[in-house]
Amino acid sequence: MVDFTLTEEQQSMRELAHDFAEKEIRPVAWEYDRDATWPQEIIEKAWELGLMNIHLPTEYGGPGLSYLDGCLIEEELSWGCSGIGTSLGCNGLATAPVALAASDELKREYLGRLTEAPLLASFCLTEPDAGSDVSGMKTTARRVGDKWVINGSKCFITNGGYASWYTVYAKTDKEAGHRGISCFVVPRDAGVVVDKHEDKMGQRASNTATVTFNDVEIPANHLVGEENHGFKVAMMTLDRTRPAVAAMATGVARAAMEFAIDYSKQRTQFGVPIAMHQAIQFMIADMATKVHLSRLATWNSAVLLDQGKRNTIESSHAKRFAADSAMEVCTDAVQVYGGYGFIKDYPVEKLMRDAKILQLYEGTAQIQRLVIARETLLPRRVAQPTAAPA
Ligand code: COS
Repeated sequence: MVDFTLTEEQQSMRELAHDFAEKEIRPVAWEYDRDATWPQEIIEKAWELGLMNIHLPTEYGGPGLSYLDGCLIEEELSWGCSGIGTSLGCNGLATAPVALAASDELKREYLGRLTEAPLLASFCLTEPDAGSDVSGMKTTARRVGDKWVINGSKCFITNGGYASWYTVYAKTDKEAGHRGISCFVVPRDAGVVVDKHEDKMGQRASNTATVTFNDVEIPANHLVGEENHGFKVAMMTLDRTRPAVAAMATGVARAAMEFAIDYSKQRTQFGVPIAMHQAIQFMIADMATKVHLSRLATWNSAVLLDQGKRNTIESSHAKRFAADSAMEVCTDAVQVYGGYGFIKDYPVEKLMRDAKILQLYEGTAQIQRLVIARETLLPRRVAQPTAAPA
């Protein structure tokens, strides 16, 4: 049975997230964007309310909420501000590989930490020469006795400057392409160096850093899953986190649409509010359709995960469509505002800058199309990775 009715719990969770976005995020969002302020206070409050680490399993102290629940929360938080929403949601990306494939011991230690205090973790996959082409990474991990020694540098790392631990992908067999990548948990105090904080076009309240590993030693048991199986862990992680990005994109698009609607009812040209002109009505209609379909595709991709099914293509459909739609809706919202839309005193200019990254991070719009094309032309079955022995 297909049924999109939310349960009472889901409705109140959505209201809680909306309330938080309205009272705690919206009032500071434009100021934080201007000054690129790190939202530490908001992170602490969101953590207290249970709006972070939402998928952490109950056996490790988390609330164990479903992927659909997560999407409801992400949409509301990003309706408030997607930069702050990214800071709040990033633990989900860092912890997914650990929850998927790490030993019980590692889960207990590192997932547990995030439930005890408002700490952050980061996902380190991208490198200067390895963005879309994950297999091109140069970071290495060498086994020396009972340790792994990590060398290399990762860029565009969300929350990188504030994370207490990192999920790091590195080559453990340089000759084996994607089959020579492994995943590790690296605590910051093992000697991780944070090199650079990026000055970004949008989502300026989120932190994006370069992190470097110079002979960083970690215990042998910090390997996540099996040696040389890291690529699949990364891909399975992205299947699980792209619905959340799609939900964020839906939130940004919805915010832009609401601003455009309000403005179109106030602004008068040719003797009537511009909402009376069909030129504007059609733009608003397209916005409404895009928000609606983004949400449906997002929920569909999340529900499949909640049912324990593979969602690779649905996840890419949702992420691709919602991110492209957010960019289009925000651009049209600026158009509805006319020249005022281009001015920083009005709200939609920020949303248009924020929306751009949604088409880039967690797989560009082109990578999503690549995944969709491959899955459409040649659907494949993929085995689940097994956890490393404790
Ligand atoms: N789940 C599980 N396994 C998967 C998978 C998925 N969703 N997608 C691919 N795999 C497996 C394949 O089955 C294949 O397995 P074998 O080694 O057994 O053959 C292996 O992974 C390699 O797959 P593929 O040949 O498709 O790999 P490519 O190198 O061509 O890369 C893309 C595929 C481009 C899709 C991948 O590199 C990618 O997603 N890049 C974007 C990365 C990204 O999103 N970066 C953003 C930074 S994270 S914030």
